[in-house]
Amino acid sequence: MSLAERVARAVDAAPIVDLHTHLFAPQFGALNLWGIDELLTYHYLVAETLRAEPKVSPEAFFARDKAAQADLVWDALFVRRSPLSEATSGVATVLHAFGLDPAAKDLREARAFFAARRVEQHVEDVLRLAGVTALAMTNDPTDPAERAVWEAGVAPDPRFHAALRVDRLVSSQDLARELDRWIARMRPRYLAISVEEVSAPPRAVLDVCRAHDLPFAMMIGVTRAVNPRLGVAGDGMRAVSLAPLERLAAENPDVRFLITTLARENTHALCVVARKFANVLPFGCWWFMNNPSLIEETTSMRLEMLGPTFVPQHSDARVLDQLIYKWRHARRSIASALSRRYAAMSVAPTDAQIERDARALLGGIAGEWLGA
Ligand code: HDL
Ligand code: ZN
Repeated sequence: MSLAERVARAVDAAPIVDLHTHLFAPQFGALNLWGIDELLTYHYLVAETLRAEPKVSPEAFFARDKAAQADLVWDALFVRRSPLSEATSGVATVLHAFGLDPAAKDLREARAFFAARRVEQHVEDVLRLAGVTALAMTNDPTDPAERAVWEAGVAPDPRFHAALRVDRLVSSQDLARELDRWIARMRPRYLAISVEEVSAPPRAVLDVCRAHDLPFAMMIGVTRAVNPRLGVAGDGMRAVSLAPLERLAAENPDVRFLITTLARENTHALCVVARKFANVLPFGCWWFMNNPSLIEETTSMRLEMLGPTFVPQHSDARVLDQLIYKWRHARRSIASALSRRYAAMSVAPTDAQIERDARALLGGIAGEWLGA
């Protein structure tokens, strides 16, 4: 067996701990999105459809119901064009994994398949097919629908860990009280915020991270609503200075920071910051970085500068079935980057060493930080 094949086998077998998703445990009911119409109306595909079909205005697209939107996406991106983008190829990977035809002319077969699925069994099948053993949700108590489920006393599937998202919460009148309340209710494994420029979070946020020994995740470089007409698909990206992150890590050596950056131009800078500060953990190739070419480039750069001491990927999945493609595709890119580094070693690694490293990168390190 070649080195590349040995590495691919170990990476494919390594259990995944997914540090960032927008998924919800099945106990959250309708918030748990799955099935072909949800897959096709994923905001990545909405943006790609509106680009491919400029005669369809965003307003006209969003005026359609979800099934009609999905039909349009399927026709525009899968029937009349080849599914060459990462998001379209991902849907094809999911359909193929369930034995469905990715080249179908319409959605009848796929809709019939998903309509016949029982959600509890579907969750088990997706986690098994993706090789995911634990994941973090994104939990925003200012979202009325989600808040209602928490206040009704939901007990999530233990594989679905809470992560307290504070983007909107930080503007609360009594932030410290709100943080204590939702940490007590959700038992989150970390707190998270997305920002364009890096700035220190409110003191109360770092105080609760220390008090509860919770990591603080900063997702850096997003510019919200650059095209508001696209709704959730309308956000953009900026390359920003990471100098404030150095100060934050230096001034808070007892706080662990999970960091991911949206701009390709920030990838190298984050590797340098992580070399300077052991309390900074790069995690994943976020959003516009979540493409095979960039995952391979980023993972190579991180291995060269950090060794196997970071988390190469998170899925950022919004629809349960996406775990299958986001992780199958990421495993390929990670295995490719890892093989290249092993090939550069003066002494070839043993299978046990390759398995050890793959398990650490795909789930071990993330599991330690998630407490999973
Ligand atoms: O802020 C975030 O967590 C982002 O991941 C946004 O949710 C974004 O819309 C997204 O889904 N990216 O993949
Ligand atoms: Zn996200």
